[in-house]
Amino acid sequence: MQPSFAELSEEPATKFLPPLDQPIVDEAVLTPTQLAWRRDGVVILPRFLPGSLMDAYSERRATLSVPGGWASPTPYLDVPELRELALYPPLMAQMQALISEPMILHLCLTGWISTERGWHQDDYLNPPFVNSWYAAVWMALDDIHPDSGPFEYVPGSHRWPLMRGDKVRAHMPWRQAMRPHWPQVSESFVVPAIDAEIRRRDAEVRQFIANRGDALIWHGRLLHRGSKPNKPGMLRKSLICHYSGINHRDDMPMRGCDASGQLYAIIKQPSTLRRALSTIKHRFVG
Ligand SMILES: O=C(O)CCC(=O)C(=O)O
Ligand SMILES: [Fe+2]
Repeated sequence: MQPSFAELSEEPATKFLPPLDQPIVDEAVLTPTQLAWRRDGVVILPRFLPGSLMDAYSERRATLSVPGGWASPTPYLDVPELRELALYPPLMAQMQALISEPMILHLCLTGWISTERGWHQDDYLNPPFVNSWYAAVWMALDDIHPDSGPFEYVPGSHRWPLMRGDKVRAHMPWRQAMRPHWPQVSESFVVPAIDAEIRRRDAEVRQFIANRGDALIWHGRLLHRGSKPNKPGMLRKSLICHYSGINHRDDMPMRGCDASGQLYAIIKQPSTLRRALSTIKHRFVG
């Protein structure tokens, strides 16, 4: 018997959530962007990213011949052009205004094709104390073709219950639950559970058909996926970066700081984990 979305999730205690996720907020003092975040769990910033930063990164990224990008989840440690785009100060300021504390970069997905990662929330792939002090950004480095497998999301689903890693792993054989690729294995029952919940609520699914320079910031609890491309292998030039609130990542004590004071996590990938990640490419870490 497949678990339902309700069985994989819970309502997190509100006292642990960021201010904009509190049930009662004086909305009269919020900016339009903060209101959109509260309502949709998504903020779209049209033509927001500077061409010079995108070009410098794209040029460097194009030297890789693999469509999946760097195997490492932290290529920003070695690629300054990536770091500069991921830590673009106006983007960091936008996220700080949503999460209510400065953010730290800790994960990048550098593939130029869809991850084809099925429905999920990012929060449950992180330690339980992260609790929505989290945001990810989808940056379009080119106009995105609708056949390339665009990013899809369910607006407002950041107010649905939050899936929890331990609840998901409880439905898996112990040996699989202990391994770093448990999110990949759990897709076989997580995705149908979310699909059923979307149908049950008759919820809207939206696609992000971005233009070059557009950025979409999404909530750690938002349901989203990298859709299947209509034309397999079609290029989808994007950069996807994940961040957490700096006071909510005690598990990331080593931090670097760029010239404009923006923070990134220094995470040493153990060689066995690095090998495991390289076999599953970028698909299942975010
Ligand atoms: O391929 C995509 O657009 C989705 C990526 C994703 O789920 C993530 O970065 O968390
Ligand atoms: Fe994700």
